[in-house]
Amino acid sequence: MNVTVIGLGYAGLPLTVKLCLLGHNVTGVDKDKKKIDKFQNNVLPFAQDEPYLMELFKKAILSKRISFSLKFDSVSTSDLVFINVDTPLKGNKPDNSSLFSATQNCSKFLKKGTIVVIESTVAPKTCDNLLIPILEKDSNLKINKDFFLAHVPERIRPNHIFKQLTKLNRVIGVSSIKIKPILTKIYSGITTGDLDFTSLAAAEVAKTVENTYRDVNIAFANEVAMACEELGVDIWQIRRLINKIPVYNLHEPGAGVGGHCIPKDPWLLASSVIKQSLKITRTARAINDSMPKHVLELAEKSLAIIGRKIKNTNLVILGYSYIGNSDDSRNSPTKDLVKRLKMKKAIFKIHDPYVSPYDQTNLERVITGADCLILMVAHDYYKKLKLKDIASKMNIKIIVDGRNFFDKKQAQKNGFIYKGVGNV
Ligand code: SAJ
Repeated sequence: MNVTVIGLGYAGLPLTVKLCLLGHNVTGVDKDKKKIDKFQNNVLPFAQDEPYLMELFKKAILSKRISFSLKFDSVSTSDLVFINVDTPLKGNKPDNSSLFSATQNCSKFLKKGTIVVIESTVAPKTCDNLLIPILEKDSNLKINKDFFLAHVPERIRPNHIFKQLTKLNRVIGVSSIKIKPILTKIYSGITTGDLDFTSLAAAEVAKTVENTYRDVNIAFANEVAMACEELGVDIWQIRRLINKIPVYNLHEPGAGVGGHCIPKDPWLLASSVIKQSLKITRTARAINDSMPKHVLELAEKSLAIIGRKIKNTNLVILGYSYIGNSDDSRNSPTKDLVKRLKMKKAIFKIHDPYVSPYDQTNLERVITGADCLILMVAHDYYKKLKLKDIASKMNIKIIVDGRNFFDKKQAQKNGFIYKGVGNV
């Protein structure tokens, strides 16, 4: 089949590669010229460390069934068009500008019989109320008569992209059940997981609720963690005890919730309803957004023990990405912490083994003479840090642990003032 994938990010690029390796002729389209130039020169502009991506990308290039373009004309010969553009927020409302522009550009070239598949996460009712009208208007074609729409929300996590893409179940919302056979064929090539067919709106709700569920659960863990700090007990011990009960899963508290989906999708859900205020959803967002501020407070409390203030203190921040072992820094909690530290006129250095330019920071050098270490991201890379060595290099020995990364007892044995989220 001829296929176009619009939007070559963390979800769109792996999909393009996978579809090509399944034998389809694929054109990857993106509005970012620099990115397209790199793809055309067989270079990955991001996620270089993503398992399997580089090797499969090279295989796809060798097959000669993959091409990259800034233009949308391949849509006119495509049986399937996937839209995988970003759907960020503006304030707490969906910013559909990329989605609208991709859909509009696609509709200009849409031919009869094509199936348009929206893989971007969208607010409930976006397909019915916004995208179908755009596709019909600009193409002069009729939905379910001349063309079809599906919503198959992506489920991608950095570092696990191909495992997720090829193993996870997919929810497939369709404008007409007529396209079930062809989508079954396509997606059963992509994944060994279940394919669950439903309506466009149900697929939109399922995806936004799935990520809201996670956000709410993390917020509960964070709330309990802060209660544990006040009560003088260790949240991680509490978590172990609770999670011994079958089917219970208290999530992990931490320095904040980042990424392209979890902090955003609850707002997509909330924006889609008027009568329901979704109080738990909104409160959870507020709690999770407040965690970098809480980390800063833990640093201030630690410094207060020795009569110091955050201003003019040498801080080292470990981790800038939003999650461990990834270069993806979208909505990273560290960004919020940095903003707050700047307001406090703190002196700080950032290290991250995956995120430029912080991968250039000399870790050993910045730890030497530092007053406080704040761990924001649990990169495996930091496992090589030995408490004894750090203690010998730092000026003042303070660790603020946003991810339960260091062993509190060991840290204290090595002379550190240790404060972790939920374990102070
Ligand atoms: N986090 C916590 N505590 C936890 C779990 C996560 O603080 O217990 C934080 C992480 O540090 C990170 C953020 O939340 O900053 C989001 O992490 P995440 O593990 O929820 O994963 P994402 O955003 O990389 O991907 C999620 C995935 N959902 C799950 O794994 C349950 C993925 O399946 C979705 O496809 C993806 O969102 C998406 O694209 O929607």
